[in-house]
Amino acid sequence: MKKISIIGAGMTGATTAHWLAERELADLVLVDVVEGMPQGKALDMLEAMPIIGKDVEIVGANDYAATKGSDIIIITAGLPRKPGMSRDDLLSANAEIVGKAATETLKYSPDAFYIVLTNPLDTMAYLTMKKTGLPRNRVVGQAGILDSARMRAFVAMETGVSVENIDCYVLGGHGDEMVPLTRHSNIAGIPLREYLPADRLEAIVNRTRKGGGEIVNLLKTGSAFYAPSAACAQMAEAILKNKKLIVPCAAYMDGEYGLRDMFFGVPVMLGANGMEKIIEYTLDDAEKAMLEKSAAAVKETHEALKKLVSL
Ligand code: TXD
Repeated sequence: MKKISIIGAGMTGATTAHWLAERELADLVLVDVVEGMPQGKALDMLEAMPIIGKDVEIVGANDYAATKGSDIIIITAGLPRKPGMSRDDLLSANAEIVGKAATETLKYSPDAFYIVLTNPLDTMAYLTMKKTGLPRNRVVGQAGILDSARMRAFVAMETGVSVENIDCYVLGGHGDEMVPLTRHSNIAGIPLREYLPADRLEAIVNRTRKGGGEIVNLLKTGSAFYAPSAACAQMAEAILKNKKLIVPCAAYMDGEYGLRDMFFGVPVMLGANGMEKIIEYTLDDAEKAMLEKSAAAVKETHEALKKLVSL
């Protein structure tokens, strides 16, 4: 059995374990700083396995030794932004947590692939790659699958068509400047721009950009976790099953889309070698301009990180 360790057993971490256990893809380890919580969640989930008929070992721990020999490490550990906390305060707190999670797990699993979820996402993925010194195929960030799934869900709600027929592609950084590519998105091959009136499409694009905030406002405490964790599980499955799945993920850019030395949301191919390829779409001028704006915002957070942490 393969092994996946999830660092941070909060809402997204534990729910990722849930989706993964359903897939019977790997044995699972949940690590968190809170004493008893990862052990309790792991045991509870383990006790569900006879009911759903899956033979998966699930272990909770407060130390990294339990992660030994993992094929994949998923990092969800972090703090949410609290009242009075600036973006830089959050950045420095999460940089410390994610940096430690990355370097400590690497000691026990030198061959692992990393999937990063903690916000600010693109910058935490960048930090993970720099801190571990891993090649770029072994570190990806999750954002684009979620943002694209939100857009797909909204299109399905609008049209009444099966979500399976709907392909949407949201690129760029995981923030307000994300880039929903309406020209490439389609329903069963029919371009979205032909299928939907312009004003409805625009409303869907706007709702997608604000999708994270919409959930936060409803939940009041905490942020989205079902869809983000489903995305992490899909990425892990694509790697372990060598699926060569093309999905939008945050990847380290080395000249693609004219960008360098930063993580950014682009279509990538996920397979046994992790992030095996970046797919470059041909973009028109308006799309290029949106991506550049989004890249500038991500770059700014990368620069803020470099001022706080030596990489
Ligand atoms: O699409 C995306 N990228 C995102 C990102 C979608 C959803 C959530 N996104 C971000 O993931 C969110 O902004 C946070 O930065 C992380 C985790 O979100 P989650 O909703 O899971 O937060 P929780 O429930 O607060 O869980 C975080 C856990 C919590 O149990 C802490 O005790 C733990 O992280 N934590 C640690 N675990 C291990 N090691 C250390 N040092 C540590 N510090 C805190």
